[in-house]
Amino acid sequence: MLALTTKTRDRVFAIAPFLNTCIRRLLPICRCIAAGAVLMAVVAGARPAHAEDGYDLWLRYRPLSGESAQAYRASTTRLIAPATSPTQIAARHELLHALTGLLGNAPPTADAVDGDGALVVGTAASSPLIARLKLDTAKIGREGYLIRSVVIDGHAATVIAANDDIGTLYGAFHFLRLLQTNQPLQHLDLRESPRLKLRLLDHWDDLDGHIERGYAGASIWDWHKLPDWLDPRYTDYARANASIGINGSVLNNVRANALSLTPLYLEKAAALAGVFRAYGIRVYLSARFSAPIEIGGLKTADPLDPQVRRWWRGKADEIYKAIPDFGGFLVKANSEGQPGPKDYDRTHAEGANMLADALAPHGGIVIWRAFVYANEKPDDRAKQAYDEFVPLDGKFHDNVLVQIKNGAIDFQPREPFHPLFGAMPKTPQVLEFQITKEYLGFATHLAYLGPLYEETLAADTFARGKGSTVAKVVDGSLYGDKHSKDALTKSRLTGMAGVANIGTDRNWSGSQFDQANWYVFGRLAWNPSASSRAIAEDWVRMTFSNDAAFVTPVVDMMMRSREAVVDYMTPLGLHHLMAHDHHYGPAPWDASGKRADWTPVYYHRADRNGIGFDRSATGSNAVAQYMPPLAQEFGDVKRVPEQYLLWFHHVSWDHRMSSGRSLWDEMVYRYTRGVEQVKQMRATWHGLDGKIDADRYAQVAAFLAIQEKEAQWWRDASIAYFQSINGLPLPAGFAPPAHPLDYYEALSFPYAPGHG
Ligand code: GCW
Repeated sequence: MLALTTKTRDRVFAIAPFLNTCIRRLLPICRCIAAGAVLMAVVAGARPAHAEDGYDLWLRYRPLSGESAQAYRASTTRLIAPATSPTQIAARHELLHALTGLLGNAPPTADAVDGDGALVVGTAASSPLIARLKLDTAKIGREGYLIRSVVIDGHAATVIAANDDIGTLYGAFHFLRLLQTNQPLQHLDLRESPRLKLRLLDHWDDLDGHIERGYAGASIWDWHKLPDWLDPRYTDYARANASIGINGSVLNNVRANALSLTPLYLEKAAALAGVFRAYGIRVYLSARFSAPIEIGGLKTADPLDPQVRRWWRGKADEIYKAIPDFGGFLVKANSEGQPGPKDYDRTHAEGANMLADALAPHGGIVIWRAFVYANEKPDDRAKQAYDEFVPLDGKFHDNVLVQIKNGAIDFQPREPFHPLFGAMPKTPQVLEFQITKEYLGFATHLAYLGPLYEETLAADTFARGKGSTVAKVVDGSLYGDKHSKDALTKSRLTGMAGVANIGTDRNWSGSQFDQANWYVFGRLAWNPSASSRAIAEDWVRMTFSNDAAFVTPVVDMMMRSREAVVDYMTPLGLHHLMAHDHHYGPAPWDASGKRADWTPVYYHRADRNGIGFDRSATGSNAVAQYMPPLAQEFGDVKRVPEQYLLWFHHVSWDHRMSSGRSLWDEMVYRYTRGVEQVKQMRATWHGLDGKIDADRYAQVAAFLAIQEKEAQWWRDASIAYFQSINGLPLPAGFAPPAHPLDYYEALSFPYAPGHG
């Protein structure tokens, strides 16, 4: 009861008769309004019970409209699904929850088929009905599933069958996707299994809640309240990941804090593992190489020192006692100031193997990052990882994978694929993408990363002749199974990792559209050959609407969005021109970093005569790290794809482009085109007003306005700077920058989010 002060109470009593009369008079009107509201809710059907704020991601399960709902109800008249293991319970719960939302009612659960339309879920071991069907599940392996229309005892039914419980959960999510994206449920014959074994999210989350390169609020891991308080958000995180097949989560930043490995934090990590387990997600930790010193009291972290080795073995035993299905360690060593084996004159392989040996008895793995920016200044930063890691091929133990960023510099809007892919045939290689948009406009720029991921995966390394795509390197099919056995299964380890864009924002990712980047990452990790357009379409349908008048323009807009960012930030192979440290906004003039090779001027090398980084044979010769056909193509200024021109070559400002324009004119043209694209995105979005809920519509509209402003800023600042170097006029018809160069140079953003 609300506590009232005496004074207030007296006042309320004094006006009570008046209130009474008002209420009596208003009552019929209220009833009328209430009845109207109920009627409207029924008529609207699709009205959400609560405002759409993006929390539900692509698992919104809002009511489907008349006709298709009717058909779906006929195919889900009852649910026959076991519920004895936590994963079975999760699958059954998801189906009931989703079908209730989508179709208005949960189907009854049953044990036997006694009419048409049963949905039968399970494995041969968990479901006698599935066992009776004798489905050919051998080929789908672990985690795979079948979704098939069948006849059971004369009745039409749909089965979701797998070899293990997690396969049934993945199958359940796929089945729901069919409804969510308005697909028919007749004559189903779907067979799915993941091409990659490890499908991981890397969280760069610190123990204090800050996220390095995070633009969606603070870390969702509430370390302080763990293990006692299990935020329901952890379960929703696990559901969302399971729905796209993600099966591992590295909880802490690769710039690791050794405290993550202390009993206090292991207990907390174990609690998270306890939530994730039912959803097939294993917990991994980033390990700080110097932990034996920092928390172990040793004098050294030398990987060949017996005491150090013993310490890690003991640590591994301790971890597995707390988390029996612990995945393993992710390690950033000897890069950007992090400790590592090279501090003791040992190789990356010696460091990785020492940890791998400690984990091996428990079936754990080590994922060793190849992003090595050592303290010595290299002649070309792009060459460093290849130079250090290729000689180590064959030297890593079987439970080590090397994790390689998609490109050799650092998650730029566009990079050629990393030359390490395909260059270490004896070593399983994990492909690392960034989902969080450190270099693509943080949370406010709409940039769908599906095409970027697809571009890398489809790139041909020529490692074993034509057709040796990065996808085939990463899924191991290029090498067969002969090089390595792994600790988790009996064949080669394979994997893909994405640096997460998840935080405490209600919409998880900082913007509605950034959810699509989490989504497409998961779907491509499951199937690296999938089409990013088809995935975008699924996402739009599930996240917003099945209305074709909405879906088509939005998917088109998403598919063009990343290229727009390339245009207004770094066209034609330019890279790393973002402001120092926080990477927010342009700073091509910046030469102030601690090290030359961390500054924009190092990367663009513009002078009066020309621009670009010469990585051909006349320059750093980084092209030689690619297989011969590519080395020749990239190394030849006449043959290099124009999108990589300034990545590989230093050319004159009047270099003739395929468009017939000079390089300088082409740059101005592309910067301007990027801004125009954003204007078009805004116009497209504006035309969709009213087709989705007002809240999400408004946030996207506001963010697009920010994007346009910042795209213009990028264009103008870049043009102003490069013009100050080359002294050339702008081509006819192109507007000059809004401000003089010194205006842009003076802008400062000390509190831009996501600092390293
Ligand atoms: O892109 C750079 C980031 C750093 C990050 C590093 C890495 C975790 O700017 O913030 O550090 O890459 O991948 O290790």
